[in-house]
Amino acid sequence: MDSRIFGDISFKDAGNILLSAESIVIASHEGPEADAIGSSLALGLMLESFGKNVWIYNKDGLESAKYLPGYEKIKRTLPNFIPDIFCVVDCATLGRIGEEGAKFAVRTTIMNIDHHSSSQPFGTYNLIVPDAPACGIVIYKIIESMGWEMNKDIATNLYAAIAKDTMCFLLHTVDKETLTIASKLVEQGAETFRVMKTLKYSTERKFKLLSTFLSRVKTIDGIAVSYLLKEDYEKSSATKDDSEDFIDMLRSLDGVKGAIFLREDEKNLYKVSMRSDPQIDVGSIALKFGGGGHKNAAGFNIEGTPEEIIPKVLDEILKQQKATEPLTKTEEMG
Ligand SMILES: [Mn+2]
Repeated sequence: MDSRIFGDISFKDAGNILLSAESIVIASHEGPEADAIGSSLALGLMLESFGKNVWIYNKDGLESAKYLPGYEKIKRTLPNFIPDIFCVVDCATLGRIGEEGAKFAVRTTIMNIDHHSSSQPFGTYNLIVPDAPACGIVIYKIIESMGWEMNKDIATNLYAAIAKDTMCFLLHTVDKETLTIASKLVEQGAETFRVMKTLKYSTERKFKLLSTFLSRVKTIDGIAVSYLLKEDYEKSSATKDDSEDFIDMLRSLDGVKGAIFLREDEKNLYKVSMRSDPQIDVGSIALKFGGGGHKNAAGFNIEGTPEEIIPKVLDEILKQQKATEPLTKTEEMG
């Protein structure tokens, strides 16, 4: 892993600044997954062990994360005190924590700890490591650089964070260091059973939603596409969380190089998620549409209907594919 650090503080600086605070709020993005929740809990539990007043905030919470140690500490409301530091994890922009949280955060010192390549240095202090495969890796390195003692609950949360963002250690972002850190976490007692319960979580309402999703799958020019309407969620009493990993199924289709999933959040307002093989940069496409993310996993919000949105996104992907084709071929030959 390239250890480029964008922003202005080192792992150790981050640890020391947090230690100098008495009260700390830790916040992560709305519609969280296990990297957001696991990173928040690991850092929160660590700071609590030093007697800090810690408030772990997530606007939405994550039902499947109830198996992670300390999950009951997550609060869906903001505190009634102004903390010394407002620490934001796993967010490319401050707005990702939700409007209310963002307004609250700017009233104090913000520390931004992130790993998105499109991350903005919105904090007073910024520790952005775009090559880290998960925010959990960045948290691990803060703990390691400070020589803080890990326990099994912290290790479990970090393992969940890293496993989630690497698709259970299968993505090309996984390198020797990722696996070394995972092995150290297991050594510290990480309970992989709890991680499995969180990452392989299903419900009957999710199965109902999935059947609708699968019935709409289409493959166009090597890109798998599907969508879900707001009414599909209502009919199956499902929530946004329930479809969170559906895009991975599109991506697993044999012969596809990329996947697009449209989720209708409000009438004609869609959250578009994209995944791709390494040769397609969906991150730059997301930026064009006002969103963000990583090179091979990104998203944005857009108004319209699936019939209007899908061709627009496909067009961008295919345009890019044309531009990179000769390079890819040379690489393959080499
Ligand atoms: Mn992440």
